[in-house]
Amino acid sequence: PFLQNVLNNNQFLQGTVDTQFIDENPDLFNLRPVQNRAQKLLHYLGHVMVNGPTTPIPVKVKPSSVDPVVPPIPMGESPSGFRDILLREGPEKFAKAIRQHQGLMLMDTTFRDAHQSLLATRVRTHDLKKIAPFVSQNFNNLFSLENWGGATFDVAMRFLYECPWRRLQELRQLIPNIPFQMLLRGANAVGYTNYPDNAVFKFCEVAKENGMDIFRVFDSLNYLPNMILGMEAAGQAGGVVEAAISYTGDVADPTRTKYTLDYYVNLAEALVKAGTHILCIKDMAGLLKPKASDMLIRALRDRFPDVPIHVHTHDTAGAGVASMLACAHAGADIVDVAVDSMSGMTSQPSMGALVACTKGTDQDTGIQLEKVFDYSEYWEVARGLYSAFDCTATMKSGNSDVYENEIPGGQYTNLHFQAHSMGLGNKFKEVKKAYAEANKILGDVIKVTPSSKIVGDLAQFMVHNGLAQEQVETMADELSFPLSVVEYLQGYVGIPYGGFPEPLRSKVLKDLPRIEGRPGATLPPMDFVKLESKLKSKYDDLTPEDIMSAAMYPKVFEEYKDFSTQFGPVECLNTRLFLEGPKIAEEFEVELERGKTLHIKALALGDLNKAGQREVFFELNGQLRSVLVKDTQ
Ligand code: 3PY
Ligand code: ZN
Repeated sequence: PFLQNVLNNNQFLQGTVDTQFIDENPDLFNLRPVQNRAQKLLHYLGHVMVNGPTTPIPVKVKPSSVDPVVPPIPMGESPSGFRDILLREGPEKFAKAIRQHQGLMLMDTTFRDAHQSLLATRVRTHDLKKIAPFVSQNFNNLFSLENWGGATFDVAMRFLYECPWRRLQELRQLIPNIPFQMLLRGANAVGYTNYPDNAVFKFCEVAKENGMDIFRVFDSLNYLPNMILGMEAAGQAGGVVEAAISYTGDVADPTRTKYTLDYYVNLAEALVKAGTHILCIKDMAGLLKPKASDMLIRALRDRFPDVPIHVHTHDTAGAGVASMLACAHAGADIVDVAVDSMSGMTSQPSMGALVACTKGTDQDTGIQLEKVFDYSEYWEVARGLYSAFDCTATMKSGNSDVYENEIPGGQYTNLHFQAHSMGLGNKFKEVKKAYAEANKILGDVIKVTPSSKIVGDLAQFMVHNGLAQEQVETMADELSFPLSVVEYLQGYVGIPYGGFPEPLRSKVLKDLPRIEGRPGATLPPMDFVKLESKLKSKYDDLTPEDIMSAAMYPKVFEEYKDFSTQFGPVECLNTRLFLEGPKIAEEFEVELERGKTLHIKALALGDLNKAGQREVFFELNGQLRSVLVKDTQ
């Protein structure tokens, strides 16, 4: 959509143009030779100054004008961390060392889940890189830093126009000592649907080569064959396998009879048998209350004395710290936190709170609280740059209704945003009620990407059409259900615990085909040779990682590449410049690479010309430059 030239203009290609076309679209015929990076960035800045942000903005709020300051960082190499043990001894011995470690260990989610949950996944590599050396120097005793996977892969390309692999490579260089952890959606890798098996294996291989250490593998239905596929892919790549059981319901509530303590312990048994190095309870909606935490973790601890247990939660209701303390007491080795200023609400519980609450106890984390304060201050200010994406624009507090609707953290924020941005703040209550009903209609399923989206789609469908649970169930054979719901019932996601809901399934599917067993098992392997040659015919600067990006997200990847071809390495711009461009007369520097810095000053914005364009004037390293930008406002 950004490459404005005649050769990719749909109207022109389809021949639906008349002789006026050239006069009306002079910029499409402006086929300039390949521009250098600096000129491309000027073009980007001009474009943003004229037309506003290139990434969809949920709330019209400007980025804060204050820049985050990186706290002082000691000179010299980073102190040794758990990654040194992993590199020296391999995944099995690493897991043993973790299990033997005295005290509670923490995974920091600030670089991934925290901003996925609070800031629509929009945190850019630029802001991660700045604080990375501080983290490496001061948080060397973290179990891991979650900095990749989940939605970050897609969003990096789709909305930030940066390469997710480069983020991984650059962070790896800056943080050599702390294990990196990613979220792998089992057979869905970092996507929303099943990929051919060879694509999942190759993905893990490339991720490992680029510096990933620990793979948290889950499946949105806890469907074992999907999970095992992901675990094998991560294991074969040489990664640490952390099989994650997605948690729903309440094991402490005797009236919740589907997902019981036995259900979880039996599933854990299968995962341990399948060779997981670490066992994870992934409480994506923040439903694990302190009493349930105690029951569940104690049961797992007793049954698997040698396997490290890692617990993930979201603080949606506000009970996250209490639950993680309960998990630690019951024998969990590792719990997930986000730095204070990026914690709470739909994000993870607060790192500072966990560090402080365990200080001087058997669970002492060994992390210095003063360093947490410094780290938190950086993020408090950095977060201000992302105000346009911040859920606190509309969400003001925790929400204990999550215990009823069971909406995962990231989705809770999204649905809340959606309802409020349509000016229908009071609709959110209806959406949440419909979500709970949709879950019942589908047979009380585990809800996490992508099954959570299916339940969400059904809920929105119900609200939109004014349908209650009973009506959906009785009229199922006449209703035109969302495609995601139909495909789910066909078996494209996997098989839910307890089977598909009947008679709903038969009523909806009628004679549509049904998939038996693991969906990916019947997909033909991805032809990487063909994919590579197709891409090479279009782009001449491809990396092996690019091929993998295209395998995961073909369309998003090509749009990202086209964008970069036109606008250059926008990841080098600071976040305010990326979103808003400079103010007139503002002077700033852009570091393209080490030792290559551009000095830019924004001079003026020209008037609208007859062709609907504006000329934007800059000074680039002391020389006058200008770019012509189509005003689309
Ligand atoms: C993801 O799949 O991105 C998640 O964070 C699931 O909890
Ligand atoms: Zn999460």
